[in-house]
Amino acid sequence: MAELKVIASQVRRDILRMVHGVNSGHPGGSLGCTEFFVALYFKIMKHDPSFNMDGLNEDVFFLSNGHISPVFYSTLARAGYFDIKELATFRKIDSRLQGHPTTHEHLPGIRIASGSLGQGMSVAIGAALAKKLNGDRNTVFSLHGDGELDEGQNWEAIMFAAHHKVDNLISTIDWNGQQIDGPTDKVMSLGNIKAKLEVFGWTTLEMNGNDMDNVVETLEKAKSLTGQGKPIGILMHTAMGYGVDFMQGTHEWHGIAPNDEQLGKALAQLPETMGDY
Ligand SMILES: Cc1ncc(C[n+]2csc(CCOP(=O)(O)OP(=O)(O)O)c2C)c(N)n1
Ligand SMILES: [Mg+2]
Repeated sequence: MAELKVIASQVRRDILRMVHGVNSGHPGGSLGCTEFFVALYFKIMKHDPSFNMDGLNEDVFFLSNGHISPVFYSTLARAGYFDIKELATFRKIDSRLQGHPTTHEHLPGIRIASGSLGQGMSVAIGAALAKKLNGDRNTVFSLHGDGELDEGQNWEAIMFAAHHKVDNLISTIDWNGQQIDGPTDKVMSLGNIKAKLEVFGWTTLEMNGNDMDNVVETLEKAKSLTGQGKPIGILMHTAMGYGVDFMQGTHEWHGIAPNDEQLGKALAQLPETMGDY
């Protein structure tokens, strides 16, 4: 567990340095979801960094809220999918690390283009059904923003997954209460997402997404609940911008980069644990 926390500190440094390097990108949601990504790729998932697109006989992950690509790219690089030096190309012309993940750049670890919100749940369900057809008993994981749930396609997918008993799917919602324009309650109230998923026929769990022990424990619990006829949803409470005091808990850092001074202040709060890229 101590090791996972050490990795998370480095991933947060990568996120901040990447968005600062091009003065664009999305640090807020990335920082908030760091524990989740590190737990998934360094502890929970059975996966192979030599990467094949089909993901047969391994767990696979789909990022639906593609704007938080910095945390995804850093985690993939730190887990061995590609050289950490490539993180320096984030959002640059001809980089494989586009602002929103794309498949045509052939970056190892990326299986769908995302960023046009609302589509990842449908893809994850398709992949989970394909695993069943292939006799592959591994799990499909996905991550979605809470604001992203404003997109109606999610609710069609959620209903479909319950009806078709897609019980090899673990979908996590980043319940940070924030979206691009402000708090989710002000933009469009989501009500009780947990209760909504349950009446749609899902099994639900709740966790503190910024507590590594709780994240690991809950993801393990979720895995133990697969294969029981219901899709599993995890309501993950996070603080947008977690780990940097002046970025935490506000939508202001949804999609802007720190300046030089802010970067210095932020990095001072996050020890360099694995070596900066
Ligand atoms: C279909 C679609 N509509 C609108 C947007 C613009 N957009 C990008 S991020 C975002 C906010 C999403 O909120 P949430 O999923 O909660 O992400 P967070 O701000 O918490 O990172 C919006 C509306 C988009 N990318 N795709
Ligand atoms: Mg949000």
